[in-house]
Amino acid sequence: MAETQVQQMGVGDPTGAIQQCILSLHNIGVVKFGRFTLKSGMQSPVYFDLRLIVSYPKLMETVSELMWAARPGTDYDLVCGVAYTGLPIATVISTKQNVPMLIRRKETKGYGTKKLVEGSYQGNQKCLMIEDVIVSGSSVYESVETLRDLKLDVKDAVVFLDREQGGTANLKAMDINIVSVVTMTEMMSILLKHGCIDQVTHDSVLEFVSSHRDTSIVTKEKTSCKNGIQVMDRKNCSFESRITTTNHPLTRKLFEIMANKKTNLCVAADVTTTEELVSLADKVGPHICLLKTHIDILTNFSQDTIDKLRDLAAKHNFLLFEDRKFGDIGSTVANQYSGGAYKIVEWADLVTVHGLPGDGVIKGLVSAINGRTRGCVLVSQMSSSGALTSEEYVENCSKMAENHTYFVVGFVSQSSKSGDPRFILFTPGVRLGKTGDGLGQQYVTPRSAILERGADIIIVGRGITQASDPVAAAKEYREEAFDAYQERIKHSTH
Ligand code: 5BU
Repeated sequence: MAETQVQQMGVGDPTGAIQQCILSLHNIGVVKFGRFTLKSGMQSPVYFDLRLIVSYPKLMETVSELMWAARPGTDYDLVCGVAYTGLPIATVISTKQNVPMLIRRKETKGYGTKKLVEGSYQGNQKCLMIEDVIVSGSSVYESVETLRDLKLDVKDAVVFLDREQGGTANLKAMDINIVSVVTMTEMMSILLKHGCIDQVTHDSVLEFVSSHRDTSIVTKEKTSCKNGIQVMDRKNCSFESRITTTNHPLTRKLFEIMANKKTNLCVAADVTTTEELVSLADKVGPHICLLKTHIDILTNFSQDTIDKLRDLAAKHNFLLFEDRKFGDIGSTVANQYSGGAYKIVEWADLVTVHGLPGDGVIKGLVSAINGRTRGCVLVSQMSSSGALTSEEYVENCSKMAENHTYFVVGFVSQSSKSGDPRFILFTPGVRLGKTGDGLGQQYVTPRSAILERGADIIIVGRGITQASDPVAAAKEYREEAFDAYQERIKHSTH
């Protein structure tokens, strides 16, 4: 049916043609409603999966014609499609319009020519970028940056769908003029008008769009290494400046809390009753950015524990961090995360995860999120003596984080291996006036954790919970940690 509809339409009538095209795309299942995790970690009620059009040649031709008709300028020497979905579209445009094409890979191959861009080009040639969807603009920018490095003249881009989440403005600031065939609002109104979706779905998508416009371009420049040197090194950057290096909602929120509340203290609330936990959280709440729990050490856990913790987190503006250290295969951790007595996914903003099982542990956890905004912290190095977290393991944890930025917020570690500003380094094993606990725990001071080990957030347990005055202790750790952080970024240009 989709094919027939498309054959009957004419691109001469742009509005009608666009409407028809949207309806055809909807018919073949390109527009999906539900709960989706976007590349940034954002949870979206709608997903536009244009990859499907490769199975519908006529529809692909229509999409390509509409995109070419929408192009922002003229006289292009080249078009460039971005893998994957941009590629078939660019191919059709290239052959139909007789404009040579380039291919921009997602990453370089490890063999052969190792080129990121395939095809022939010369400096100063004018190139039009072709992409399927724009959210923050980061993907388009990343491709443009690559082509600009090759001295190509790239100022224009065309996408099929603009999700209206800030990408157009973000790209404009980078001197890229981007046009779309259709915006999310227009697409939703077409689908509503033709009875493809109900009013509730329509409104929920528009509500989502209007409340998720605050994105920024995560540039390769900010997060990558050049000649082995981190361009924007985490340790030299303020928490404020790191907000724009990521679109992960929880990483952003944590940076905001740390910057506004002026605290990089996480209290490890290792107490054994709900009453003690709630009382401690209320008392130290004004001084912390995070409350870390081991929920399974409580002797009287109930829903009431969670209700109270969440109320206190809202009252004092901190996040909840369950130190569950998930470490099994994906299917098991998905059940452990969402089920059992503690239903961790329902209340913990962040959880700790071991990298040992490989990617599956992350995929398993993400499968249980179900539209909630959640993140994980990879345990890359432990504080205890004789820990088996080798150098190689630490390296592999960094790689895992880079491949799963939609879920990984940072690392628990004792040393600073990654300078990537998107990732937060959490360091436990911090205490004043003690070097160990006789059971393997090893302590350093807040200053040493931040200035020597590169911690962003210190995790303090017994130094606060067992102090004669936990509030006074929390203040002391908070001040020492935040002063050390300010000292570290003193000469920062960011
Ligand atoms: P302490 O009382 O400050 O020693 O408590 C430290 C907390 O951090 C405690 O909850 C540990 O389970 C947790 N921890 C740690 O100490 N070392 C690590 O490497 C990791 C977590 Br991961």
